Amino acid sequence: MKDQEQKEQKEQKEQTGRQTIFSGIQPSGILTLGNYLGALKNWVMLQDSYDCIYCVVDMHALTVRQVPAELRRHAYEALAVYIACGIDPDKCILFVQSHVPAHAELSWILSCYTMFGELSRMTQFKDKSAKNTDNINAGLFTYPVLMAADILLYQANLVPVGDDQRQHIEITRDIAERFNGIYGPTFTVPEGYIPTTGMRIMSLTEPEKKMSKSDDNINAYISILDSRDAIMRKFRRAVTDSESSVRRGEGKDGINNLMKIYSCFTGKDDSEIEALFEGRGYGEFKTAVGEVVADALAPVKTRYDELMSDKSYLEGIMKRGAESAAGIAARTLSRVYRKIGFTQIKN
Ligand code: ATP
Ligand code: LTN
Repeated sequence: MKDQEQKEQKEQKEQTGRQTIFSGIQPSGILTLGNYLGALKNWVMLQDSYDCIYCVVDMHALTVRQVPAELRRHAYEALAVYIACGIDPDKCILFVQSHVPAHAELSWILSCYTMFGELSRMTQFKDKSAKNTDNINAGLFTYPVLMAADILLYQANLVPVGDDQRQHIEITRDIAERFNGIYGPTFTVPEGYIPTTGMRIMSLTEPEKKMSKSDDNINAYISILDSRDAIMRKFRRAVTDSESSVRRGEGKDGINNLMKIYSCFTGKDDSEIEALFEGRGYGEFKTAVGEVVADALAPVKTRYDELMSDKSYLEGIMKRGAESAAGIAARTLSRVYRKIGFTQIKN
């Protein structure tokens, strides 16, 4: 970017006083209650105070084998879910990662500034390689580098993610600081924005594991698009323990998780929930959790159905978003290329 242009952009930012937010979700399935409480709910809240860029990270999803037609469908679905949950495409940049080639380009550069040892310590890599023993590909290993490229391309100040992504934000900061240390200020060093409640929603069938959209067991997660019946059924079947009074406690992962979900939707804290369900048993509590979740998700599903019936509207948003994102990304990339010593040809 030309110095003048850069100066103008900086001045404009100072005038609006707005910082940049970047985040993304993989289209590796239909988005879950975990994605909603851990990420999307915050994205919506932040859109009025920040310049927000929200991405459907399809290149990340490729680290686990995907069925091509499903991957394509899930990308549309994810975009529709973002909007149905309240993300306003006129306030935020919404786009699909593979539409902006700068992500792959910066990712390669950054991989040369990321250490093998650092990547080996990532718990997500260890978890996912244990789960996909027949496909421990290099992309699964270098996944955090692509994520760092996503964030650093847009000079993001804040990255709203769930608790499971803490380590990936840390490595992004390390990569940015390392690069800045060698070449001078180039990247904004981002911070994670991790919610206190709903940080980690757990599986309904194995409550010691996080709820994940790529779980093989559909009863383990609530999809944002599940019907009321499915939501009620899954909560009624949720694994708990052999006690019967609704109380938070050590070794009561199932009940702790249901209490957290109930709290996220009602604003009630643990002691209020315990008082409310005093002497009423797990069955009644599970029904109550199912009801608050189903009530909250019903309007999202209605809006989602409308959006999915108008593919050209979604495609228009993808196109507009990709153009805006590509403009910002190209400026960072060209600066990086210049700093590291690549030759550049003028048009
Ligand atoms: P996959 O199952 O394919 O690994 P995922 O469901 O874990 O995917 P991601 O696309 O990896 O979802 O995550 C998108 C965002 O949702 C991230 O910010 C992540 O922290 C958040 N998130 C995902 N699952 C949960 C959860 N169970 N609780 C809280 N936040 C979550
Ligand atoms: N790794 C993230 C998804 C992701 C992301 C990002 C989140 C990819 N690139 C950039 C925030 C910023 C995950 O939730 N699994």
